[in-house]
Amino acid sequence: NRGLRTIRLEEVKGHGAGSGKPWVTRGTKVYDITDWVEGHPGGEVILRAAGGSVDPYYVIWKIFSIHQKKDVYDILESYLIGIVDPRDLTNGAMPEESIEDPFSQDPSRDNALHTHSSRPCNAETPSCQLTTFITPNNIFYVRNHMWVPTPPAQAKLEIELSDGEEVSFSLRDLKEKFPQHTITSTLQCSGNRRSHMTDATTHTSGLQWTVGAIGTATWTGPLLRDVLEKSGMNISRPPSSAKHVQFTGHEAYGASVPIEKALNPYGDVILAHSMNNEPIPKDHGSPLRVIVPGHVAARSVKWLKKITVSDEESTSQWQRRDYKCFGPNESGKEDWGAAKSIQEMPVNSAVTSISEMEGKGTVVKGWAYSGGGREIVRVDVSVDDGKSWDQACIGCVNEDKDANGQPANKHWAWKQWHYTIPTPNGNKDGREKKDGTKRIIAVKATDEAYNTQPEHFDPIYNVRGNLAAAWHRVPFEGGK
Ligand code: MTE
Ligand code: MO
Repeated sequence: NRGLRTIRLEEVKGHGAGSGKPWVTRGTKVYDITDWVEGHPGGEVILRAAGGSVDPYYVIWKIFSIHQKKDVYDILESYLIGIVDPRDLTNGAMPEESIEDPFSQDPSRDNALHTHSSRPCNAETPSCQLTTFITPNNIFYVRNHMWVPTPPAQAKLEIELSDGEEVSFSLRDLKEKFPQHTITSTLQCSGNRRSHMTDATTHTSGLQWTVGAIGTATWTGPLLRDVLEKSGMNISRPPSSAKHVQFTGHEAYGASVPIEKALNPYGDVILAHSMNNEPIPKDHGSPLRVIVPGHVAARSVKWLKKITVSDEESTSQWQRRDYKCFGPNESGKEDWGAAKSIQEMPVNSAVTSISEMEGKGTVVKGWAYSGGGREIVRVDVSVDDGKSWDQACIGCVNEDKDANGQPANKHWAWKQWHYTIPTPNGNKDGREKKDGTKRIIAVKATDEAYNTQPEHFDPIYNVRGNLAAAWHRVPFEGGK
């Protein structure tokens, strides 16, 4: 081995993240990554492995290097400093107990969730449980890019202003020194309904969510603008260097929002410590997460560690290399730098349940949601695949009363709607067609800006399957 020195595992252990000289092992080789971590995408993640084996992190580390030419392991090779002392090996391999599992702190999860991947956990709410205005915490969808971190109990939220000024607040400060706000906000993943785009087109890459990468909860905590103001920022005349607010999570996920959203007195961006009146569950960002109502959920950073006010967007690849959308012809030749980050979500809707009501016909239920606080003003339902339409009932449940804290003209939450297809004798015949073919229910929503959903997926196709918002069409066997 080119005369490499042998190194005891004890010595590797001494080179943890806080040591200033981080080392990692890969297989039985030892690497000094000190010069590499600084300023490299994924550097923070690799630090999580410092003092031990990087092997369990490879899957995740790969995420950081999708758009880099060199494989991370090739890069590592140039930092090789030695091999693990054979005395510390078991049958020539690293002893199992010496390899830490980054997912060991992940919580157990409700069996009702539909799991797309377990490490990291990505799971959606079953559609039949999406029919309530508030989604219970235990079945709220989970979208994790990495493991669930456990921030140290004494960890303080760090704030860095655009002039470089740094302050920090304990969780207690955030709960006690600021007015607390409760808002009701929907969170929706940009990939929600991706599987519908896949079905309608050819192929999309990413988690194949159906209709359940969305949910609504009440969130409680201080307003971000209040916290920025107390940090010393002049929020009524912000400096021109303050253009974006970046958020970093304890496991190194990061994203940002434009400063206007953060400072808007009607923007309702909060640093939430409670979800549906309970401390935020581990999967959803315990103990503190950002809630950016009306924006794609990717900006609502969980396990919040740091807030940075900057003249540029977050440098994370979730801001720069994902959560952007392209034309149908641009797949494979995306100009990531030129495309705009997804922030406010477009109008979307879906069918979540179809049930026969004895003597009453078929009841169809679903959700409808638009970004930017734009209210859903109409939901159109068709039982003949769009040839004729009728309106669903959306005002029937007094949801706006349940929705806490929304400013008069902002609608951060979805609307639940329902539509009854009358029994065969009615004029809205829901039975099978005479030739026995299935009917297609189609639904589309319209928001207060009179934006509505496209009929087909082809014109909004993008290979990442983001913003899949075409009409939701569901075959059904109506009537008896
Ligand atoms: N924050 C951190 N720290 N890590 C993450 O992986 N995922 C984002 C966002 N915030 C993520 C994060 C994405 S893409 C989504 S859709 C939402 O969290 C999901 O929130 P939920 O798991 O509470 O439903
Ligand atoms: Mo997401």
